[in-house]
Amino acid sequence: MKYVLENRFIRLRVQPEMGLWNVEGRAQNAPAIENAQVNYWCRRGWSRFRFGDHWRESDRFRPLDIPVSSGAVRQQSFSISSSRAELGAFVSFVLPVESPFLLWRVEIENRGGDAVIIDNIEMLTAGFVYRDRNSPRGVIRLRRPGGLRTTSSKDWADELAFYSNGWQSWSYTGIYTRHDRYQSTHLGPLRVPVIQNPGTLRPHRKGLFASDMFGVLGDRQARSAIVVGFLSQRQQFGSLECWIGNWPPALRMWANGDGVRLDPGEKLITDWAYLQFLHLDDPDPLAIYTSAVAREHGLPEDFGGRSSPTGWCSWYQFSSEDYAGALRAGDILENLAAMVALRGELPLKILQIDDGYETAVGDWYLCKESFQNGMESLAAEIRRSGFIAGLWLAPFIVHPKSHLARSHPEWLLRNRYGVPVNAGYLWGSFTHALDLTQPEVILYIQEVTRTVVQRWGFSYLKLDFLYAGALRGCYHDPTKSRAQVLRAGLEAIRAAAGEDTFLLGCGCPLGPAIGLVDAMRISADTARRWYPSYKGIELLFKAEKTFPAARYACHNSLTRAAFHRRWWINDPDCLLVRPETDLTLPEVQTIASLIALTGGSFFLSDHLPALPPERLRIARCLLPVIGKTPYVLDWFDKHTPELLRLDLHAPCGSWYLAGLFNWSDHARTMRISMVDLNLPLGRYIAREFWRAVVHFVDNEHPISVEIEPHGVALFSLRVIDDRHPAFLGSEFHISQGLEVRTWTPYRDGLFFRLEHPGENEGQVDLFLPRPIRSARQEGRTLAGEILGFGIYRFNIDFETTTEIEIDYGQ
Ligand code: 9PG
Repeated sequence: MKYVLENRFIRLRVQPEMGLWNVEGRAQNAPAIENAQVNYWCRRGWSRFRFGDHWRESDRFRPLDIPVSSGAVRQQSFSISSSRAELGAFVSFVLPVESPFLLWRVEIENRGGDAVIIDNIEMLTAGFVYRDRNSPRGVIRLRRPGGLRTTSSKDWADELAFYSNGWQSWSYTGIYTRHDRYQSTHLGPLRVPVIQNPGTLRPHRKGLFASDMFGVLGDRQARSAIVVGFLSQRQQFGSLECWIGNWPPALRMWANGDGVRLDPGEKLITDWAYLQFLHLDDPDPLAIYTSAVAREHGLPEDFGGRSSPTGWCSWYQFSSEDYAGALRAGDILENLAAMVALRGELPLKILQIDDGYETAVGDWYLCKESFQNGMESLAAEIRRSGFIAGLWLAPFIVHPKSHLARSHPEWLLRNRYGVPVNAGYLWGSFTHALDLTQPEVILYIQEVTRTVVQRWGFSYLKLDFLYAGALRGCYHDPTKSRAQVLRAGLEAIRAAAGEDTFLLGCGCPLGPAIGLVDAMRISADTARRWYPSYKGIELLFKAEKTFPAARYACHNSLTRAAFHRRWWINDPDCLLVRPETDLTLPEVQTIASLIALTGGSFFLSDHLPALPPERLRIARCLLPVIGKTPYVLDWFDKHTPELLRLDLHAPCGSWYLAGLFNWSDHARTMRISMVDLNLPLGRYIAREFWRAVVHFVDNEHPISVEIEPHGVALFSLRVIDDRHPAFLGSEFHISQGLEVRTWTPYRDGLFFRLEHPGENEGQVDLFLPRPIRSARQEGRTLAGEILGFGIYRFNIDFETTTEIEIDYGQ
């Protein structure tokens, strides 16, 4: 039994001589993986090898104690080895004694005299049928019987679903069932390099899906699932493939070798692979995995308690493409003046200048005419006004017509024919990428970063199109994987920018940026429209879920909500509140609710001087930002989740904030019960924020609301205790309670203080245990209205803060 590792969560059994291993969850209903295998592919000269069938017990490392970041006090481990073709390989399995996950990694050592090319390291394959590269052409061999055992029977194949994470910020992330097809693009080379890891497959077949870094295969009937992935993407990009189109399901996961050269005497080590069983009804099912990843990168719990940034961004109002027109320095100054004027009521911190100031992407020192007074003086003006100056840069991508491309053609990443690689069709051209393994290129990028930060004075950088630092190509240094190249590029920027500069990653492959960026865009761009379109045409582009569109920016904000405050601060992209967009009011409320509930960055992108007060009010109720990570309760059951819950505390007690979203194009009556919300049964008062409606809910009376197309119902939910007063919510803050700064109930009354920046006028709803005798706001009598059963509504106006005293006698 020496090839068994087990703790109370997991049992692993390995048969080294066959190269097979089984892993099963020990909870009832937990799935299992049978006859899984580790393989790797490499080349030496003209010969190609696959290894994986013949492992043996390793003479080193048994039992071994590899320090991992799992936080475990003790762990068990062993490794198996193989030595063929002058290559030594080890697979080390680690099971922390008190953790519900298994870790393993592969080391490959070149013991020969010639270099070896590493194509692929398959960390896990179970049940996949594929053509063996060593077998005669066209022969399909079933590698082995076995595969994935879930608790479902064959008839329940319909209950299987796969959560797929996209490669970079803009890539689609979400759930698939066997009837779905993998979401990619129909635009081929115009678009594929932008959103797709070249080492991850792009399956077209129904039921076959790919994922990046990690994925979750689960059974909706049994409510159990397996998380498989990597703890980091420092060494290689990790890719997954999952088949649920038919019985039995199959799973494959590999570290992208990228054809790196392993020189004699050198060793390659993969990132830790990760496997965990989870219960789908756990309200925070990805917490264990996302926290383990955070620890692996030395990140503090809850992201060190850092708050989410707020600000204004120029892009969705002033862009050179189909918006109001190209950006001018005057636009920045006008909005800066508006930010100053609105500071009291709209306390934003950052003014971020987006794309449009530079003459071409790549030429960061050459500014358009209206910016020729200099970025330095603009940043100084922003700082003088008391704001943080933010700037957009796309440091790894190059426009072919840029001065940079012409003056340094040798810096461009090229393919094996010497042609600059395609970084996607953008700004009217096929774009190129810099080769970040050239020392001069890194020096140049660091110089740009230092100039922007130290000379110009920008301390918030939106680093965009970062995927261009991880494209396939012939790198100057062929021993580096694409993940290593990208991470080194980001490390160079971080070193040049300093720890105090806020870095936002955008268009960025997720894994290699963990621990290096402060915030990360986790969705495609938002837009002035709900659905994707291109130059006003929706027909061909509606299915392009990575095109700018409010609908899909919302989608990924939900499906990637669990990364927030674990890996970075999530950036859900900007909020547009102006009435001049094509968005309906319910759509604007949906986006605002989602930004508030998912807790990430909050940036407005409207021309501020022209905002009407009722629209400004929408933005104001999001400040100060809540900042917390929500529970996405139906994340595994809906393509786009519909139900979010956030648990909040303030002086007025504890309550829940629940968002119910209608993604359909029709109005719908939607119902949610306490069971759906994963809350204890009981009596609650629900207050709907956008419509200011109060409902009583209990086990027999779930919440039932009619929601407009693309609209939201946002509730506060509080347990009723007839003996005590309760704050139910106000129009001032979307949390419906964080605006309460003191709350002092006494024997025959209540005293409380509200706080919200600027001038406020609106309704406050309270539950009071007995009829009111008097209500006063700072000495003045306050008129209230009874909404029924102890629920009172007051109209209150105040500037920044006010005190209210209510007397309801014995
Ligand atoms: C500026 C913009 C904004 C925006 C970024 C990013 O693939 N594309 O065609 C594509 C173009 C632009 C884009 C994303 C994808 O937007 O996300 O916030 O900064 O660049 O150019």
